Amino acid sequence: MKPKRILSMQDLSCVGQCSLTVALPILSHYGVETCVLPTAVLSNHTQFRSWSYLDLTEEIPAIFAHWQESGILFDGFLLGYLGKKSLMSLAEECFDRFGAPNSPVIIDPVFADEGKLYSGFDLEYVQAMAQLITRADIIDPNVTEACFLTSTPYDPNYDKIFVEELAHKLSRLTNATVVITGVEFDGKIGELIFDGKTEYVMLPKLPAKYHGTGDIFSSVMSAHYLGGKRLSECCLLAGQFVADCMRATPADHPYGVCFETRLKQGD
Ligand code: PXL
Repeated sequence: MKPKRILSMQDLSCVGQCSLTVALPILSHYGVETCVLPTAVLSNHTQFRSWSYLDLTEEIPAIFAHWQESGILFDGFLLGYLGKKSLMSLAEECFDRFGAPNSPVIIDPVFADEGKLYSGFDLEYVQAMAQLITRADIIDPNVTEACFLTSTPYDPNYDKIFVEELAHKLSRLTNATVVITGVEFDGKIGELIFDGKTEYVMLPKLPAKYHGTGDIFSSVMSAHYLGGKRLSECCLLAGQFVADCMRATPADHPYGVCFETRLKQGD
């Protein structure tokens, strides 16, 4: 059977594994033909003290023109860190021009964590993202991003009622299935999935936090989803994958988790 072809649209950070340096190997590992639309090249991700940034937005119309000429279509889209509002209309154009019939759009909004916006993001960006997710089939924000998208003040001591209300509010913004990631209760961490009904996929919480694990989660989830698995199973497999990577990573490792060790182990 011909592999599914996905387009991953996000930045290329040269150092510090996240976004495309994570999506590309992981999606390929799971047998998905992975195409990329790099939106910017950074010397390293923005959790380092400083970084260079080459914006590739201006190149995108030319890339689209050649894809059009070659009749390229994608069976799915995975969006991560975009970083610039102007990329969102290009993303929508991309879905319209290059989406094969029934190609799912998976959007990880990537702009905040632990109650705060990442460096370089503002509320205008959040508003634009709230608009872009109306085009998604699946969104997987973390709790902070879900709060910003729904104009809900972040509460670090949230409970189940709070996150379920967030999921309801998000599903009033978009028809997408909502996956709120990094939900923590009672020593466990996982996802709340809401598509009209609520489901939790929880695993034991490990005592560490690393950069880029959200991107790994989205990549593994998307690979399994394109492979035809139910979304709750995709989330469970992605959560287990992230936990395995974390176990293989030394403490205080600012370069992302060692997912290569996990890939060597096979499925
Ligand atoms: O992992 C998300 C991410 C992706 N790309 C860049 C980032 C971040 C998070 O900070 O800085 C450039």
